[in-house]
Amino acid sequence: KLKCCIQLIEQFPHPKWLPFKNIYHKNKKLWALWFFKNDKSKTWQANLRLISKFHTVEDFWALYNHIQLSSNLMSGCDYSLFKDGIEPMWEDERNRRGGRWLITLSKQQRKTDLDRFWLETLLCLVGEGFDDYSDDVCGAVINVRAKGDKIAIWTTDYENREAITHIGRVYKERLGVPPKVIIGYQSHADTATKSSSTTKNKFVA
Ligand code: MGP
Repeated sequence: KLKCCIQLIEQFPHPKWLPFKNIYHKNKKLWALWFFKNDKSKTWQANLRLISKFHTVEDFWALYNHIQLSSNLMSGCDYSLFKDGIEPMWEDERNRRGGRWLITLSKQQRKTDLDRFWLETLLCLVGEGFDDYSDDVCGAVINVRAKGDKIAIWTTDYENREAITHIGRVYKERLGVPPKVIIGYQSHADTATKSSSTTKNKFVA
């Protein structure tokens, strides 16, 4: 409804209505898109680059249409979309106690699912698709890897059980992951200190 009102105001810009438009746009989140390129001569953090920031859906599409699809990236590259002010790394204050809902893809899924899963993930974030729990979301990451690609939504606190289970349930549904396929949520602390190739799940959906 609010969107319709704003469109009407934009069509008929009477000065009386302009403050409402400004409030609407100010309330929108600012998002930042990051790119990671694996250059082994540099540290992990030095390989991370900010591409650009946006806050309107129009600007999101302009950016999305301008950059390479994930399936065209070289192995070892990542995209990350995070709320402005949160860096896409475990060390950020808002990620330190957080974790991620992880989608692991088979090699074959790069062709069939990777790009559409990532676009749906971006739309979940930009469209604030997790209702009252959208505040818990920090961002999302896609890892393009020869051994199998990964997509994840990062949330701020692994103790916020209600938020995490809601986000996991909605996310799985939005991606169209069949109910029998289980997805897991892992804390960054566990991921960062893991000794084997798998990290234990704190939650599943
Ligand atoms: P990765 O890029 O998240 O996954 O982490 P990849 O390449 O599939 O490897 P795997 O270990 O999950 O199989 C690869 C490595 O990048 C990690 O082991 C860290 O050394 C480094 N790294 C990744 N992240 C997300 C961070 C981070 O947030 N902070 C720091 N300091 N290093 C990170």
